Amino acid sequence: MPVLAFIAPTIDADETRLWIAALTASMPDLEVRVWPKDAPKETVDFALVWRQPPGVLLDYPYLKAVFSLGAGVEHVLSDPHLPRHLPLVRMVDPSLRSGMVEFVLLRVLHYHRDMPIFEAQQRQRTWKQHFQPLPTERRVGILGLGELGGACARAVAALGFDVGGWSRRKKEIAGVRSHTGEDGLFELLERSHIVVCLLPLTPDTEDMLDATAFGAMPRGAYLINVGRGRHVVDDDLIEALDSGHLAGATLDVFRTEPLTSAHAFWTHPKITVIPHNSALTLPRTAALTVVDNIRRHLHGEPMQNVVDRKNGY
Ligand code: NDP
Ligand code: OXD
Repeated sequence: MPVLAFIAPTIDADETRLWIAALTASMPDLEVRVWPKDAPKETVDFALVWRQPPGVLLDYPYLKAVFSLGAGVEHVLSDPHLPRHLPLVRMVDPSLRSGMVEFVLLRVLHYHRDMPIFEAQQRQRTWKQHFQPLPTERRVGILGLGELGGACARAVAALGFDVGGWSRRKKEIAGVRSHTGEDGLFELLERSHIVVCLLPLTPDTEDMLDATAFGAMPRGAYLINVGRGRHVVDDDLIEALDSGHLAGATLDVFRTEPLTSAHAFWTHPKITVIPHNSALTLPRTAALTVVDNIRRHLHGEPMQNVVDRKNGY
């Protein structure tokens, strides 16, 4: 009987119960134990983690693989004691994908249809109509064209927008211009009225949305950050908004989560704060992907979505 340790100290008891129910419904012979009451640790085969305490995985001598509860794995890789030999599997889940596509479409359309202008007009009881640009006249740039960024790029392009994307390797996605490298990044930023960040957090991408990046974006552009908070240099964003260079930002992810109550983002008139809720990993769908990989491992087949430690995602 395989044993899985659920190591997610920031996840509450109700959500933990949903995970246990979903995992055991998909694999009835799986025993799920919740850290820290998961002894004996010598009998644990797999760990499902979200922000595990650093070093904790050293306590499990016979672990075969670690699963991340999220698509982003910087919360696992930041553990200096993470055993090097263990495969790390990231979350690829259809509900995460559909949730992210919905959220990105929602905010792209919000900005495309000038909703911040109408909201400001309403506060002043102003009745003024504005022509809407055609989607073909609106350029959307998506940073990261992986599972989530790729799906969002396709969905935005399907509505007729002029879409470009940035990735490490060149992509062939119908209706989406592919940009790579630093030159490609700046070409994309310079042409994009709306920039969506769906990159993983790695040493190469940390702090990349800074004053230089914002300065390259056209005046009046918008930012939607659904990647990680540490992609954005907070003070530079505030400066770009206050100077009027950027028109607004939707932020779903932050350097510190929960966002501290004193943070300037909460009350900034051009910022929409979402509590890391653009797309959540739903236990009932995500458990199927974890179990599928456990089965693969038990049958000696290669697991899917294994992280390339060298690239950090
Ligand atoms: P993937 O690994 O599938 O895609 C990552 C993309 O980023 C790839 O296209 C990759 O390029 C590109 N990339 C990585 N590093 C670089 C770089 N240095 N330069 C250019 N491109 C780069 O990840 P997902 O799409 O599944 O998830 C992306 C991120 O979204 C997660 O890591 C997480 O941070 C965030 N996320 C946020 C959520 C939220 O609720 N806000 C929910 C889920 C995820 P290539 O294709 O060439 O490898
Ligand atoms: C994730 C996240 O990485 O929820 O999946 O942010």
